[in-house]
Amino acid sequence: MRLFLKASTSVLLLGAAVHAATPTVTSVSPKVLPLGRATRVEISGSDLAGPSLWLNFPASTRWLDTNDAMRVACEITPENEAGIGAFRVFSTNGVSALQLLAVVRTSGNTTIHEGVIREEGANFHHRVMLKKGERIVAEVIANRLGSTLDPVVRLLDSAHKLELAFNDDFTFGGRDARVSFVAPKEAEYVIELRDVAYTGSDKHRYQLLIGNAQQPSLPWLSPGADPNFPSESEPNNAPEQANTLATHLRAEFALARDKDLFRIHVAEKGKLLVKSASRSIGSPCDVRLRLIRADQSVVAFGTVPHTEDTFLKADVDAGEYLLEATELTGKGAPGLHYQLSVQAWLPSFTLTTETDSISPAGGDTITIPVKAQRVDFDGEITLAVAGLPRGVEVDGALIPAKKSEAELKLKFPSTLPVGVWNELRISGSAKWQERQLTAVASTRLALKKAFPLLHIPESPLTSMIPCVIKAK
Ligand SMILES: [Ca+2]
Ligand SMILES: [Ca+2]
Repeated sequence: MRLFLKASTSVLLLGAAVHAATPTVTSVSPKVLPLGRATRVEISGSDLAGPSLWLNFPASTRWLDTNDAMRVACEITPENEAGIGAFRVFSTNGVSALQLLAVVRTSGNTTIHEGVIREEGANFHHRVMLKKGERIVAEVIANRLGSTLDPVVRLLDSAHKLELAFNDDFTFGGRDARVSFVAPKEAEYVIELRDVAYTGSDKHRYQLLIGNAQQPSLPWLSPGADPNFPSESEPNNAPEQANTLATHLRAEFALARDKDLFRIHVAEKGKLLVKSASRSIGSPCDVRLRLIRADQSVVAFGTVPHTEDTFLKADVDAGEYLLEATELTGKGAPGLHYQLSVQAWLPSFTLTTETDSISPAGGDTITIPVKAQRVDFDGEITLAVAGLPRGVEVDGALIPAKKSEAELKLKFPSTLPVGVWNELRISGSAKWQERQLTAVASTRLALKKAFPLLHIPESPLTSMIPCVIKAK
């Protein structure tokens, strides 16, 4: 989903007459937007005047203030889904770094408290009156928006003496904390938020939601998981209940210590590859894989080589096998999904780039380094760039055999329209025997640098490289 909002003020060209620096965003407030409600969002930084907005989630938007290079404001009304979304500001100055927002479902009495734990040892307090039997839920959204804060939430009696509830992390919250508490008697209670290690800084930002209903988990909007995968069928914990795994499947650790068994038929002797995806599709679990024979003897264990996902490679004879999938720590919860795929082992490669946006001026040549990670494959890899404006010349689009790097050079003509959103994707293709091997370059490394404490799943967002031509 791509949405654009362009400011209609005439400041656009005034901004462009000075030396154009790329729009820089240093703060966004608020970072939590209730679904279906219009929220005024202030964006501070530099070179922001005359902005357009790109969002990766459906929302209606309206610019409010657009003339001040240090601070612009718009109204955003998220429309469909709750989750973690992203936006960028762009203009005739180019495109900003990626910014994150949370879209939440709120009930009538939800309050949102935004702030920063600046000082070491500092905390945030909020007092609430509760009736006997009344539930209160306090949830922090910090880590999930890239904050440095590793929050803990406590619920205390009004004298700050008795700790009645405590949470550091919860399953779908990353490092974020959530407390759900039912008052044993009518009284005043205190909700306390601090950093787990009592640290503080300007980057320890938090958004604390207080209400009487629990937020659903906040998935990364624009997810990478494929909803069209066939689903496992429980129970499948015993060998005679095993599901058939032909090519791919979607499964879930809905209960603690779930064991999922899958039957794999191998037609001929060869090398087998089983892959699971969990963290890379935004699901906070780790999959342990074992390939076993009918007599329960183990053929191979899965390993976690370069990514958070699990690979299992095995030399197999023709016959029937069982694949056993369990969660590494035995945890289970509805929504802890993973995907499995099985195929004959093939050489492969993946591509990464640390460039996640470019803002060239007409006539510029931009260099984008691309790295290949090879698995049993030495051949040359040809790179291609999709989504380029017309007339851009591409050079250096080859990773030679046995090499792992290329420097893509993009030469931009001077005639291109400025301030227009273009979306680039870099892919690579190679020949192995009669097969075509392909991969799309991931920008996760670049996003990881911007948000070092955040787990970022693979999604359309992690292969997109926005390109906005800036005025000279
Ligand atoms: Ca299961
Ligand atoms: Ca099961």
